[in-house]
Amino acid sequence: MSRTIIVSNRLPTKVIRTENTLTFQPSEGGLATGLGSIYRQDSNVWVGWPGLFVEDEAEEKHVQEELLNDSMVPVFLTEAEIRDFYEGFSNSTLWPTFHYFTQYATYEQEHWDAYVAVNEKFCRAVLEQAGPDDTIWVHDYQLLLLPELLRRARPDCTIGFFLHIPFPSQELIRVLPWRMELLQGLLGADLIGFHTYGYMRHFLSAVSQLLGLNSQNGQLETPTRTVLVDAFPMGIDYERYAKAAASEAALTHEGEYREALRNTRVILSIDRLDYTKGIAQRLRAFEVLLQRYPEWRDKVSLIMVVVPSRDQVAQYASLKEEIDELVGRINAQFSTISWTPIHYFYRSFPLEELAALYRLAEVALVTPMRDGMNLVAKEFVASKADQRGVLILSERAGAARELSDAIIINPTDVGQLAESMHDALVMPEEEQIARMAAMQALVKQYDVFSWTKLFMDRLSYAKIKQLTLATE
Ligand code: GDG
Repeated sequence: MSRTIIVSNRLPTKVIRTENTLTFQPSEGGLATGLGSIYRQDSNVWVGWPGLFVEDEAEEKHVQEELLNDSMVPVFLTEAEIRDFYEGFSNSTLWPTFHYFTQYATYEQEHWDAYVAVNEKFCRAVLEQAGPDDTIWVHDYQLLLLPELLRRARPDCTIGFFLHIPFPSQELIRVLPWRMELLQGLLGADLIGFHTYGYMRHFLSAVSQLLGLNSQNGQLETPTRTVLVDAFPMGIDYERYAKAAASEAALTHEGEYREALRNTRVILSIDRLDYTKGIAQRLRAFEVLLQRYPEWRDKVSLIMVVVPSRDQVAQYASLKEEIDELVGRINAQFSTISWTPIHYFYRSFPLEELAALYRLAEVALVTPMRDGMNLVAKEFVASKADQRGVLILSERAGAARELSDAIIINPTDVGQLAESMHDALVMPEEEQIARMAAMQALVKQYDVFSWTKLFMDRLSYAKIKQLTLATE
């Protein structure tokens, strides 16, 4: 029987060392949930880094055995690999370039060499698992070279690739010294998926401009094979968020927060610390709101959760300083003894508390400069059982293509963003309900399970297509 192998940089379980013991902490992320039913089925596996530097062979063996019990195969990376491949090429070259922040991108030969070497390491790990006819689904920008590496070793495998971040205009791809290798790397796949048609078009145009390969109806002809390209907007586990928001624990937390806030109205912002998320612009817009509409002072607070992330990369450390400074300045200017304009948390919250915040918020501010999809927008929608609440959403988040009933804004336009907060705070209840109901229907129908199924079905179709072409 043929197997399905999922490959991503990180495994859906994180191994953590505390003193002398190792703990295995399952991830609650969207991808782990969506693919859970696949990699745990039959003899399928998930291949990836377990998030730990192993100390010796005995420990390596122990981690391997434990993970294999839950259908996972670890790829062990060294500290130098994490520095050059992950923090280096992945997060300091590809991440800024693909999010249109080329001013932050570095182009280091050493980082590229590590990127190639780690993609080859992943390839060897997958080949140990993959038979000639298996299906392999590779995820995200850390592994752009893997489809072609696998293709060379296993010409008959079915290989899918999904990109979780935007694919930018070909003008940005052109900037990369290794643009040809990166595009060729992807073309080893039978199916390449993106969150939106816009990203898909950018990819096809890059391949046409740089490699001279043409496509028709999402079908790309390479000298050796046909590659299918399509949009698969990722969803969330709707019921999980709806249930968490309706849970006793979430209700209790919400009650506590309301009491502490003395019924101040709440605007919510939740992100990983990242310059792509537009956090500083959002703060400036909140300041403009308080200046232009003094009537909201004392009545509205911004709850801002920033989850620590990538603090080894220089830009993230300076962004953290900028946010700290802005929050301090705005609070110092507007606070009263009984009211704090911004409640700022630099840490992550457990799901029930996150659900309580989603319940509490009348407005959610999801205003990234660029974002592949943005799942927070969808989670907010799923948490609103009474359908009251307004989503303010950046036109540059993939989610804006689906959630057209949000208030859609340009995140660089601080004035417009401030106005949209005011509009959201005065929006009549019937309008809130109508918009929220439409968004809920969509987020509920296109959840993470339907996303997985659509991709896997299309991958099976790609396989049949290759077989037909081969026999023609
Ligand atoms: C990449 C792409 C794309 C956040 N704070 C807490 C918490 N979270 C959870 C959210 C959400 C997740 O983290 C963040 O997902 P996003 O989609 O918003 O963003 P990225 O991490 O940048 O993800 C993105 C995604 O991949 C999927 O393809 O949508 O565009 O950049 O699920 O809920 N969770 C908990 N506490 C927190 O404090 N428990």
